[in-house]
Amino acid sequence: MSNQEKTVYTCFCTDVIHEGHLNILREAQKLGRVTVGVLSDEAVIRYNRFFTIDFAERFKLAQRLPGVANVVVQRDIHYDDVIRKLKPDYVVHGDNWLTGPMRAIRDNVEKLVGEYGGQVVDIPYTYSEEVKRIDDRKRETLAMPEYRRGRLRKLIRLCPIVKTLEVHSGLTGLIAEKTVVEHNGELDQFDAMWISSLCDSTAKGKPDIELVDMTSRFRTIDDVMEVTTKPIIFDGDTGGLIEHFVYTVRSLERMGVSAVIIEDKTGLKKNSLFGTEVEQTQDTIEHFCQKIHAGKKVQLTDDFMIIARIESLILEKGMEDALERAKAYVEAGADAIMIHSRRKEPTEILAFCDRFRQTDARTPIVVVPSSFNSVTEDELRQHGVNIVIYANQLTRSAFPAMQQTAKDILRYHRALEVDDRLMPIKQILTLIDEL
Ligand code: SPV
Ligand code: MG
Repeated sequence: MSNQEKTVYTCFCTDVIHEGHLNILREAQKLGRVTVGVLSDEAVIRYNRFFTIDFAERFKLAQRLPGVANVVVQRDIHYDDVIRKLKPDYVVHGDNWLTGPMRAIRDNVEKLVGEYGGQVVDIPYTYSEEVKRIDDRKRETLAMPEYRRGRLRKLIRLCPIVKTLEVHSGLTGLIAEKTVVEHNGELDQFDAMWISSLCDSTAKGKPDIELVDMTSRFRTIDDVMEVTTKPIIFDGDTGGLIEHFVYTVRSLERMGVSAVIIEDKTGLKKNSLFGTEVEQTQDTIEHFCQKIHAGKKVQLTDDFMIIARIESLILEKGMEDALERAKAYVEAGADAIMIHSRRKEPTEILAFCDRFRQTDARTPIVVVPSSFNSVTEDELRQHGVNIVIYANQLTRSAFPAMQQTAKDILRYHRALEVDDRLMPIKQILTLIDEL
């Protein structure tokens, strides 16, 4: 059998073709007739960076590659559908999938092709200055305001539920950006980042009462933006005076933030998790609608989102009040709503979502399951939730760990005893990208 009668499949998960890809193609062509798979947006965001060009362009890019016989779409990170259909003699990939979370993809491919006598071929990955430069350039491009800002809206369309992690520094930003896990053969990563007022304030040792001023909050955003590419949802507290909020919207939009969430409270804001234990005043529907409307009027792009946060359940004003407000805020122009609760059980939140969805199938719903943390992403999705925010868990895990380390150094008068639980310096250093 000549090589041309053998079939080869390779999946491209890129929007820039470099010498590494061309090398894989050359090696693939030596083995037989090459079909290139183009990974869909939905699939790539489970473990890789977003693309800078859309699917149709990537498909054309693959069709223009030299010596490619056929181009197909691959809709899942796992190759099951494509392999069952094409039954290629060889599946070719860079050997970078031998380690890390991508190993699960390779193991699955090996099992699939093994069923009919096919083979996996790992081509040595090309680590060159040029490949690194192209990768760096792509990261920088994705971090630019024009690319980053609109991505939240895209993710709402693409993801079953947009998973958002709290960040308050460059370092926590890197964790949200780079953490990818493999669990039961599935790969996953966070989609977006939340700049929490609680954690941004806590990191500065300040109470969460709109005390940390906007200039300082913007500084945090900038620190995060400098080292990440994922979209940002900003906790705008009450939004402040309408006359001030319009400036905040403009600044956030210009910076490339994707959304601001403002809550319908007024006066001295306290953190919602205090509930009715402290004095908190809810804004009137009319005034809060004016704020939303004013914000929507000044924004310059269609990308930016103003999300209205309803505090009725927190302040024990009841479900009907929450629903009435949700409807009014959407009519005033809110691009999404956030509903909050501090109950341990998710029943109240899920009941709200069901009722809201009876009359509004479209407006995205955001939830923050800090108290009702037993609820799963799947359950939330089934009740129509689009964005889930893990709003403070990074801060709450780091703080006790640091406190314990401080105590133990004091106790033992040296650092040896704490060393076992510390991340090696080398590992910290590899988290940080260098230009
Ligand atoms: C925050 O993270 O600052 C929030 C969410 O506003 S919550 O703390 O639950 O009110
Ligand atoms: Mg807050």
